[in-house]
Amino acid sequence: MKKDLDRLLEIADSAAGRISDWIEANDPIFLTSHLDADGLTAAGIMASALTRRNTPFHLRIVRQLDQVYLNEIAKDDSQRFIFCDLGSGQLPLIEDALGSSEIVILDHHPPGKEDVPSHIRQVNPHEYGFDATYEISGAGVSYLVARHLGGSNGDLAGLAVVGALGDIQDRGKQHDFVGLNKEIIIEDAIASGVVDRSIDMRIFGRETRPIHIALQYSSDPYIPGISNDPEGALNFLADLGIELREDEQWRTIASLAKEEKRKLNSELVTYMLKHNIPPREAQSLVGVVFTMVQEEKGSYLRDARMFSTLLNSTGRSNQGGIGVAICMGDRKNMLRKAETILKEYREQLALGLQWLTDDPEAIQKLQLIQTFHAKDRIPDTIVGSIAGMALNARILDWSKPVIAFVYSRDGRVKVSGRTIRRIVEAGADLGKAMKEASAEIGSGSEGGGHNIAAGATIPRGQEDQFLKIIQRILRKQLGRMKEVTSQPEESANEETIK
Ligand SMILES: [Mn+2]
Repeated sequence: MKKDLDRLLEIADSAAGRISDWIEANDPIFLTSHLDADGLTAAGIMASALTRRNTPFHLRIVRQLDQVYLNEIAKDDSQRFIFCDLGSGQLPLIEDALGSSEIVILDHHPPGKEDVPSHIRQVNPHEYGFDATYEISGAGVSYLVARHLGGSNGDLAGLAVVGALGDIQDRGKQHDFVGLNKEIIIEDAIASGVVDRSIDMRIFGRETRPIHIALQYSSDPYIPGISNDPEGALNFLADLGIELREDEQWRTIASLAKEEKRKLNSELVTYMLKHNIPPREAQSLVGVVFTMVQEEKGSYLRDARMFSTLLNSTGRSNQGGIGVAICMGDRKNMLRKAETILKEYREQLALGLQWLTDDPEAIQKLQLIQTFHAKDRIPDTIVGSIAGMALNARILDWSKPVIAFVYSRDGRVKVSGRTIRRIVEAGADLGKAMKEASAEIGSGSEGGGHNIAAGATIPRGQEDQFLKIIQRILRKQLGRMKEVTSQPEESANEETIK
């Protein structure tokens, strides 16, 4: 399908028109969004736009849209619903549960084939030829609508940048954006004076943390012997002869002299190559960074990627309301609470990684995939993050998608699938695989998501069957793939640190 930006913007405009009608009629509005960073920023964008129009609303943050939840909100006073960063994949469920209520869906997940009845207005870039898996996020779609809801909502594009990074849409050269994120979202965010784009070392806390701490926290890229290793990080820096303090103050990566920064970067790349990190990963140390220029230096919110990590931790800890409050401008209590949540969340991730490191037998290698079952060992909301980090950290084998299981709080099994871009480029689509496999398992199962990261929920006891089906689907998807090997990437014409 040819990309049709005019039609996408037209439908976004008409969705804004419908919401404006609700606002003017004083209809109570019920907003539902997803618990990850993209969903929370999407909620923050809509909630800010409604608040700026003095419109009260209900807000719920959910892990997934299911029958139980929809039946529950069907009983609410408000019969005007907005769904952000979810809904397109659950259209039949929504129609069933909410009858003829007026509904706006702002989503970027691949929609089903169903016809959309007129009481539902769906804004989904997939319908107009865009691949919204990487071109624009749920927050971005919400922004396209929000900017028509009031005169001065351009600043909300900053949140859409954070949301897109949360969904790992920085898939252009040097981790830049592509498509609508590049053409509209980042443009508006820069024009509104909320975001700055530059080339720098992509290390969290480069402006805020002592250098050795920043290195030690680096998980993308993962630096063996330095990430998660305080002593390793200190030794590496000592060998380089970089002074860690100046006048009793810890220095940061940002405060390094140009020559020092260049040296740190090139020595890190050399070190990573020596430790068998593929060139593409090692070179990804330098890339596009997005700075939230209105946030205080030293704040978690200053680096847009860090901002999204902070939000994600609130959602994954079932406290997404705190994340939305931060998106809406709270820089006091809620921010402090979120910082505590992030710390605990990090500890849980580290524990999960430690388990996989200490107990390699927990990881079962099958022909096309690898799998582990965390049972009750880790919270069901973070199993996907652990699987993704374990891939980055090479605790898991890069050449095979990982399918991870954990017992979910509702008595079923939560499944998370993660892979790397190279496998997707070879034809794998975990979102489709999860959806098809869940359908085949049948009642009590649902699944879907993106090609590179997807999830499902299935009944207990069906794990082995699920793995079998997933492998069969992947075999078909990867049919033309011979072998996935690591190959050096071209690196010509890349921008360098200024
Ligand atoms: Mn999303």
